Amino acid sequence: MSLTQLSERDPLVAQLIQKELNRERTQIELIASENFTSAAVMEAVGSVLTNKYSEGYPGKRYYGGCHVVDEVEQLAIDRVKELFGTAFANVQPHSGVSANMAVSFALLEPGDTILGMSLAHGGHLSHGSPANYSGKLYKVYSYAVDTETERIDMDEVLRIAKECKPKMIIAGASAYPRIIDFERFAAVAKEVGAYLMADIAHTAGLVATGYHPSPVPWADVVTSTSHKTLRGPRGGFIMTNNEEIATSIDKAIFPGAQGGPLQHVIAGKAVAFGEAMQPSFKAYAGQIIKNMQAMAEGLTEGGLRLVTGGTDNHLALVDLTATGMPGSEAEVLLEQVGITVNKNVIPNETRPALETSGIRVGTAAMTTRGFDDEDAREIGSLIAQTLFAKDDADTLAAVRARVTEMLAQHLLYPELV
Ligand code: DSN
Repeated sequence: MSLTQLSERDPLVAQLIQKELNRERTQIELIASENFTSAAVMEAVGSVLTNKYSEGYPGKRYYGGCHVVDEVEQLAIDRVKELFGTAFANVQPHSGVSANMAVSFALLEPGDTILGMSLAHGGHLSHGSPANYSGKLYKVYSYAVDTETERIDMDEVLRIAKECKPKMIIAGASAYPRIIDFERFAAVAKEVGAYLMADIAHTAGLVATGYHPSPVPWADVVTSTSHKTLRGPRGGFIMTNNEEIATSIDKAIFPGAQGGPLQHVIAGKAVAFGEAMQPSFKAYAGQIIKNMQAMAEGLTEGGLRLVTGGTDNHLALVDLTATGMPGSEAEVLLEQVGITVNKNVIPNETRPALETSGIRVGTAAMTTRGFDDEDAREIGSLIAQTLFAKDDADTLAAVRARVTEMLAQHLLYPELV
């Protein structure tokens, strides 16, 4: 790939892209929802497919000249079906929220009741936040994590479900470090006569490789993004084993919620799904988990408490109470030493959402970069050192120097100029 043409046509945009590449190269990326996609995925996303309108689905389009993009989209569909072992898939959602919105449009009427995980306890905006379409169009009930264990209590989910009788239950999270029991969620949904939607946006790469149990045998419908642990381009997709639901979802995406699909992104998804079927991706997903376990040890040994006491997946929630620092301050301080994280609310939160008492860390992107578990443990320790030494300029400088040394051992996108 080359930015030569862009740098001649529009130096300002070219410089900004170069600046972002430089930022990504000079920070240890720990935002749990981010990853570094392959150069092959980026090549597909930057291709001529961006030129083509193709409203409709393969073989049933509203434009001429779609025979090539039909093959692209069908390839993406076939690959994702094989990857997750599902009967039907829609690869057109522009994002995870678009995917969730389409499922709601397909299965619910405005005013219906939904039950999802509270945003304050690790859920997602589109699972019923009052600020989101999901909280505005539907009557929302939420389940939280248990105050003591900080884990989802399935008996409590059942109790709330029996009380509110939702038409749809959403199982899935953006900031939950433990395994989600989709089989038990399906039993709850069955008991109260609700649909079960599983949102695996965060864990898709782990689900595809068997490092997190799959919801495909249990949920009526599964939504995901393609860019987190799955390491594809930014976008969403939807899967189901139910033909009737599949037909409703196709209509809900187009013409319901979207117009022309982004065929360049769909091609990138096809590449990523193909990559995720390779044995090397299974090894990568296993390393994500190993790295998170090691980082959790480094953080804990450094004096920081992890929500739930640890992690089963690609992320951990760090309780900053021992440091006396809000997440907002920790985020800035860590960025200064070359480590990128995001502030995050923790269960039983006492601070406002823009401040928070925690940070969220994840290992998907750093594992792509080639860091191993020994590195991950050290990074956990460097985070703790930083957070307990905010006024100690020597320590902060030493951490920044070590981060720079570690980054130099694992170059990001060496093929890009
Ligand atoms: N904003 C994403 C995350 O960070 O988890 C979810 O949409």
